[in-house]
Amino acid sequence: MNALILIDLQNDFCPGGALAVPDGDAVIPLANRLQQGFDLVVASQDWHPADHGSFAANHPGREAGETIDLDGLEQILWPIHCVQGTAGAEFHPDLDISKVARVFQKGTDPNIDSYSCFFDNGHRKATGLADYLKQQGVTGVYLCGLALDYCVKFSALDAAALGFTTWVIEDACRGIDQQPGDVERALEEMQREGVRVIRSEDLAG
Ligand code: VGL
Ligand code: ZN
Repeated sequence: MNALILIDLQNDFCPGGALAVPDGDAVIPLANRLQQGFDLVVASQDWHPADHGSFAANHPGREAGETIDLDGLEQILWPIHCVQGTAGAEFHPDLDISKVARVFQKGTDPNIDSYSCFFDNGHRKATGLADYLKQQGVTGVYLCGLALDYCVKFSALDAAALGFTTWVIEDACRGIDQQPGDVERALEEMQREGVRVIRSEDLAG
């Protein structure tokens, strides 16, 4: 069975949000439509405590975009975003979550970030998503959402390494592209690692 994974379709990653991905909300109608073709839909949710170490504001003198060492890992500093319980952390109001069987939250440990919906950035702890998918008999996963060059990329790389046949639906994703070319490089890296990059029109039905 194949599952659809909706990655971080949250207010803070959409225009007007704290870490807005350009045109991020444009994928919501497509994410809603794609769900109709799947028997299992799950979602990830970036879900940080206010003292999270990825927030530039928690490192006096540092600014968003700079890189620091966070508990032994290289960490890009971000604006405060997706703080647990805030409106910015909620799913976009137009996202249909009626078919979402389970939500997997990530980034909850203040000392480590988690771009992937499967593991934290140090692969120290699992979110439980891989075990859940295997219990459900899932062998293939389709990914869409935000941001293509961070959470979608690292989720897809982990999915492929875990042995799932992995598709990324390119037009149902948007990237940050902080360094121009990041999105293009992310697509190439995913393909090198066996991820199949497709467009929504390639999906039957
Ligand atoms: C993300 C940066 C920081 C993402 C999450 O969802 O792509 N990016 N936290
Ligand atoms: Zn985050």
